[in-house]
Amino acid sequence: RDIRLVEVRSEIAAGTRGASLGIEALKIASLDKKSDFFTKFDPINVPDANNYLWKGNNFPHAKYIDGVYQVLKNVYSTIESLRMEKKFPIVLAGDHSTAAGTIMGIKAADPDKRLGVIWIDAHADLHTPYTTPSGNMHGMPLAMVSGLDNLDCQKNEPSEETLALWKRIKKIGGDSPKIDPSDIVFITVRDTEAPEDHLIKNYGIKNFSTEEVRTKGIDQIAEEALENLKECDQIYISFDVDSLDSSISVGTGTPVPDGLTVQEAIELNVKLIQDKRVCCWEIVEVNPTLDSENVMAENAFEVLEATTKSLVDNF
Ligand code: DIR
Ligand code: MN
Ligand code: MN
Ligand code: MN
Repeated sequence: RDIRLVEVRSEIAAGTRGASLGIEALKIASLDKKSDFFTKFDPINVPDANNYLWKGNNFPHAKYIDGVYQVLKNVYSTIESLRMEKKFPIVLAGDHSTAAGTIMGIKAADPDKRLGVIWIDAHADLHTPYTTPSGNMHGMPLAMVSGLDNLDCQKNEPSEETLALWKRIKKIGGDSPKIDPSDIVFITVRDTEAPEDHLIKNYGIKNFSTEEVRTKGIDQIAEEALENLKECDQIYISFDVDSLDSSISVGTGTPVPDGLTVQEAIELNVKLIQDKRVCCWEIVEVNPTLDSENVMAENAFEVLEATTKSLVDNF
């Protein structure tokens, strides 16, 4: 595979400041570990919209959606071009909203291919401006690409302007939804709200709990996850570092107990990326400002390095 490293210093869709520094923290971790990983790739830098933090937020139910729109368009066009050239993007990003742009880009490059998503995260990221408890758009990427509003579970009254932008953001890369919600597989999702639970139930979205990962073992879970997407032609894997247990993921905005160990996350990603249909892998939400010893980035870097090596060694 022809790997291209893509860097997106996204920040504004997270509720806690600092995720835009996650990429730098991964690089420091690689130096501390004396790894040559970052000498092997010439990264593509996707422009962020972090200046919107100073402009102020006018959209309580979709914070900085005007800036998030810019970032997702930038990610989308970068990923679309790379996929047109059959490159394999490894995306390093800050806040997780970028995953929507990544999916929009993959889909635009191959509109006739059915795209499945493996989402390794403590969160389902299925909120919409109508349902979000926080307004933070890193909780919304999977609803954006599935074209969902989830009005059945409406909790908020977003402004007209918010809704116009929400419509626009869902249309990046084309009017139709980019994925079918039933082509999502969750792994370790364990901190959801009722509107997300409703969608998970309604669309029969599979979630492999941490406990299930332990009882069945990594190989079995990887096989079942891929089997769940057997009708998909392409697969995108999104790794949110808060899938790791909160004891080792202090350096992320929303740590949650009962997550994976670093070793489990490595084995899982190493295994999953060996499926020929996987066409892109993304790691997000390292926030070194929350972490005095850069432990989160060091753990995340181990996952990044091992997963990339598995891709290089197996193709
Ligand atoms: C919560 C947290 N579901 C929200 N989401 C996070 O605010 O929407 N996603 N942290 O990664
Ligand atoms: Mn996430
Ligand atoms: Mn998360
Ligand atoms: Mn959530």
